[in-house]
Amino acid sequence: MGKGWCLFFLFWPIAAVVSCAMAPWIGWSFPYDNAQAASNLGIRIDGLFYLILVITAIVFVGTQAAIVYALWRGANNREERADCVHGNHKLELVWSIIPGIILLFLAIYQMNIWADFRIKKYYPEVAVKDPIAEVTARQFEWRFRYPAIGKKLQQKPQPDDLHSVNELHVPFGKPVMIQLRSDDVQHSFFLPALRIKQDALPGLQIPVWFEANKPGTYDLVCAELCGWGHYKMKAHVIVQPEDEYQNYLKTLTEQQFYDGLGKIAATENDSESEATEK
Ligand SMILES: [Cu+2]
Repeated sequence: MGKGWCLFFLFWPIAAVVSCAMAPWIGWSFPYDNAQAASNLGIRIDGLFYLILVITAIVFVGTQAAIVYALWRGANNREERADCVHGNHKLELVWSIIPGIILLFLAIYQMNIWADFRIKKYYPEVAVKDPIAEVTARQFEWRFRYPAIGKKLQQKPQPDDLHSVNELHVPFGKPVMIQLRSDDVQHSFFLPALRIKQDALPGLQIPVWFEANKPGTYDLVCAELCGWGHYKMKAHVIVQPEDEYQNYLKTLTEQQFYDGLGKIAATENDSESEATEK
């Protein structure tokens, strides 16, 4: 059975490398467009993931090769005894310091990405000064509140705010920011295609920014087990050109303020409050 074990341990690193290499082509990798993220930050996060994948792959293949070598040698020569290395300080130091250096390297290497993603000071200015919408997670749906066209998002809901449920529209090719909050329990705002994920916590308003780099309809899911209907908490993020996005806001305005008499009811926004014949 000695050589059988050699084959068994040889099989796994080969299977792992082959399946990782094939993954993007058979849909086992990251979602969307041949595993390419739909946001610029997402592409950098993917790069980080692949770097960690390569490091762990080298360690995995290396340790498997050592196991196979030892088993092969043992299977060929049953008389040979292995050395006991228990208490070998030199070895202990080597396998503590090398992973330590790798972890330190990763921690330093990813600092810029982390800062750009999470530290408000580094957010794109254009996104920070004009948050696009307030996103409220609640059992079990996503609610969106946009400011009226031409206005800024206010902390408190305004009478002329625009509302939608489970469908968020954003323009593409420019950084946008949302204010994330929760009405009840802990949820998590997760855009797999854009590699954006942020918990929503009751009592907190958390800014999240992203820049979608291609138009499309992407899933927005809740990544926190937030109750019995958690699986139903799905929405779509529709990424579209700026003019289509503005049209969408106009349609929302018309739908919400239509007074039933062929006119758009007066809102505080002058440009949108003009009576429009239907
Ligand atoms: Cu949830």
